[in-house]
Amino acid sequence: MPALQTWQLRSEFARRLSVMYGAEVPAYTTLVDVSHEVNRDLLAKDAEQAQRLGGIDRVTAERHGAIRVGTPEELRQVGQVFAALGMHPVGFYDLREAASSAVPVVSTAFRPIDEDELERNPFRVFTSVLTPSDRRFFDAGLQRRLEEFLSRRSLFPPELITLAERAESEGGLERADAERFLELAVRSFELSSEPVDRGWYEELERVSAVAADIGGVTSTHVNHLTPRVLDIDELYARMGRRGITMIDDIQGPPRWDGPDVLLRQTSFRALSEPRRFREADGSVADGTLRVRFGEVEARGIALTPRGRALYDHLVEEVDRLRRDTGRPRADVAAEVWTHRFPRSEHDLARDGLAYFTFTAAGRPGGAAPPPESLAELVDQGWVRAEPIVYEDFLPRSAAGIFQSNLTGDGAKDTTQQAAVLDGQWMSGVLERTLHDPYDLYARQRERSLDAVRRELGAPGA
Ligand code: OOG
Ligand code: NI
Repeated sequence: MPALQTWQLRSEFARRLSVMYGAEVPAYTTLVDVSHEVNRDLLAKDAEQAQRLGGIDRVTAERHGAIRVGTPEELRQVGQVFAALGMHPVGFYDLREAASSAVPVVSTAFRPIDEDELERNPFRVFTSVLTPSDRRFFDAGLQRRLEEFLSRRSLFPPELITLAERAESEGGLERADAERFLELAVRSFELSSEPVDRGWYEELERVSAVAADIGGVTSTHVNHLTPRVLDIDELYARMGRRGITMIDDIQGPPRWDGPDVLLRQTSFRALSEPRRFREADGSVADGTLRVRFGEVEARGIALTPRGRALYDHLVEEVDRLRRDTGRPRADVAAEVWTHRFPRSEHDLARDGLAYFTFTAAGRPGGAAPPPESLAELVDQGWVRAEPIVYEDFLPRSAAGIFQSNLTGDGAKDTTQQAAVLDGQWMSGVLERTLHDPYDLYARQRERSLDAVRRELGAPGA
């Protein structure tokens, strides 16, 4: 067995990336410190409740990052680097549709997919690829120049890719190789000090700040790193007291007194950082760019497709009521949820709206065989339900997070056709299976139910 196994490479990579980002973006360190304070306080108050959706060690180390690349080939290479870390592509997000403003990318998330791997270290990276072929954003001339610019750069040194391939096939690396791999991998995601071509950057910025961030420079960078907090409302208040202004909203489900589901996120706007620019006359001048920001998240229970449909419906309803009444989103949302969303984990489990794993709890029917339906098993007390935490992202929140470094709305020509880019396209580019998040949660639930049925001696088990 290699000296550093896959999961050890992943946790070490996440740790080093966090050290690098903290050194370069000090407000990130404040965000991590405050998250840990809030988590410690909750743990002290009620350790069992605080750890209902993950042990404190996992939650303390837990981060997600976000990166953006320019071409299918770059995306394939990113997939190779993350495969070395046991992170697999899960889900397809089309940000071209989600936002009112222009975000010309499609995305996936690389993350561990097995329960025990998630427990060891759940590091995930939201990864977006630019869509130069989408005519709503880029005309044929700009597409050609953009693709040519991108084809001249190289984000990942060949040595990194070779080490990543070896790490993937051997399940880890020996110490010296691991050290080299981690060094090269972290370096690939640092902000470069190369001068930025001002004319080119600004031309792309007129289409979209995200297009400029990706295609206007010769390298990529982590644009945020996100710690997990157990009470995001408390964190929001404490950040304010430390003088760091977050965006107006906490994205995702509202604060309410029912179960936490899916994902709630908030961020602070990108900070101005000194950068060098190459001017039209070839001279180099100092300037600033806003490309890196901070985000924090609270994770809840994963919803089934039916639960998600209800969630999406309530999002629309909240939007509508907000438009009609002009009342603040948080108030409207808490009210809508109180009337329409199940108020307990028990109800979510019984109605099949969220994912749980189950263990046998007893034989309320005496010697009688257990019922077949999940609703009856839950309602009659045959099983105990443990929530499955949501490990993925929300497109609408993601679109909101992209706004954290958009300075203008960009320009999207809605009279043009969208380029057809879907999960199948992404899987083909990656040359890897693109996992469906619902399948992963459902499989975990089914495994636990099979074990319960065997234990209870259910018919057909
Ligand atoms: C990624 C935005 C998505 C999230 O947490 O929803 C994201 C980006 O800005 O590149 O990270
Ligand atoms: Ni994020």
